[in-house]
Amino acid sequence: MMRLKGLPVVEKESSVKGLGPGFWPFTGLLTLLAIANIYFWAVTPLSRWMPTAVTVATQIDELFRVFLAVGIALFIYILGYAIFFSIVFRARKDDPPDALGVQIHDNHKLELWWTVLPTIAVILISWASVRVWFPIQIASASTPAGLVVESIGHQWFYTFRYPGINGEVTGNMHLPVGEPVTLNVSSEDVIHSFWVPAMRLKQDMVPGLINVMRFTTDRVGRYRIICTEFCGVEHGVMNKQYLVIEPKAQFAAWYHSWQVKNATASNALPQISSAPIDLSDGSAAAGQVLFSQKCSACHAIAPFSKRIVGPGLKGVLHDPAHPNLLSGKPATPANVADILQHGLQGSYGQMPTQVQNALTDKDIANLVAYLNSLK
Ligand code: HEC
Ligand SMILES: [Cu+2]
Repeated sequence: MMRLKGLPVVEKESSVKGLGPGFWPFTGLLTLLAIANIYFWAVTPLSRWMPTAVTVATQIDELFRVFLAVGIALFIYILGYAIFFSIVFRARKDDPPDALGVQIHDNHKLELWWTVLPTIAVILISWASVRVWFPIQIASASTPAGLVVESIGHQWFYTFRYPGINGEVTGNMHLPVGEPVTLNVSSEDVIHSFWVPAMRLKQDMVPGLINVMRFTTDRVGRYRIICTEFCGVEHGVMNKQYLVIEPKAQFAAWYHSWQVKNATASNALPQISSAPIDLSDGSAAAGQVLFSQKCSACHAIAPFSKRIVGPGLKGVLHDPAHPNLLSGKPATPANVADILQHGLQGSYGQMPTQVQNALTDKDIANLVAYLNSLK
C-alpha cells in the first residue's frame, strides 16, 4: 500500500475484488480476436494492396505479415485491457476522491510472464528480420552483380547511368524483367533517399558515398520512385519519375535509343575551370532568383554580421566597413566570383564550390551581378 509521509491516511480500496468480474471470459474474447487477426494476416495476399516489382518484395511482405500479426495481436490485448480495466475500476459515485484501486506488488508469477513473453516476441521478430534481410543484402554481395546501374539524386530529380550509355539518362529508369540488378545510389548535392514502394527497398543517397541495392526484377510495370529524405523546398515533388520494368526486347530498344541520343555526351565529371569567369553580361534579376534557390539557406540578404551559416551578403561589395572578403582579398566582383567558383573554408565553415552548388559560369555571372546590385 502506498502512503505519502505526513498526510492523513484516508484510503479505501476499491470494492472490486481481484482482477474484476469477467476478466477471464474477456481474456478469452481478446484471445479469439488475436487469433482471428493472426489468421487474417496469414491468408491475406498483401500484394492485393501493394503491388510487387522484384522478387525480394515478396520476402519482405512475409516479414510484414509477421510484424502485423504480432503487432496487432499486442495492440488488441493492450488496448482491450486498458478499456476493460478503466470500466471495471472506474471511480464510483460514493468513492472518496483519494480512493485507490487494487494494489498489486511483488507478484513474481506476473513479473516472470511479462519479462519472458516480450523477450520471446523480440527474439522471434529479430530472427525473422535477419532471416529475410541477410540473403537480400549480405549474402547476395557474393553472387554475380547482374546489370549494374547507378542512380544519382539531385535537387529535385534523379538521373541514371548505364554501362554502355554515355553520360546520364534522365526521365524514367528502365530495367528488363527477370534480371538480377545491382543499383548503386549516390547524390550530387544533399542527402536524398531512393525508394520504390513496389520494391519494398529504400536506400539513402549520400553525396560522396555509394550505397548498394540488389534485387531481381520480376513483374512488368511502371512503379513510382519516391524521395524519402527531406531534401529542400521541392522535396515533396521528387516523386515524378518511374521505374519501368519491361520485356527484354522493349528494354533493348529503349537502351539503344539512349545510346544514340547520348553518343556524344561526355562521361567526365563536371570540372571547375581554372580560368576566371566572364562577368560582363550577368543579369541581377536572374541572379536574385538563383540566390533564393541555392544560397538563401546559408546566407541572408542582410549586413555581414547577420549570420545563418555563412555571413550576411547585403554589403559584400559596397560596405566601407567590409573592404576585404573572407578570402582575404579585396571585395571586388572578380574575387567574389572566385569564391563562388572554388568555395571557401574558414572560421564560419565550408562555402560549397561551383560543382557542389551546381552552378554554370553564367549562373555565377548572374549571382555576382545580383550581389553587386545590393547597396
Ligand atoms: C552550405 C552553406 C552555404 C551555401 C549553400 C552557400 N554558402 Fe556562401 N558561404 C558559406 C560559408 C560558411 C561562408 C564563409 C566561409 C568562411 O568561413 O570563410 C560563405 C562565404 C561566402 C561569401 C564570402 C563572404 C565574405 O564576406 O567574404 C560569398 C560572397 C558567398 N558565400 C556567396 C554565396 C552564394 C552566392 C551562394 C549561392 C550560390 C552561397 N554562398 C551558398 C556557406 C554557404
Ligand atoms: Cu530528395
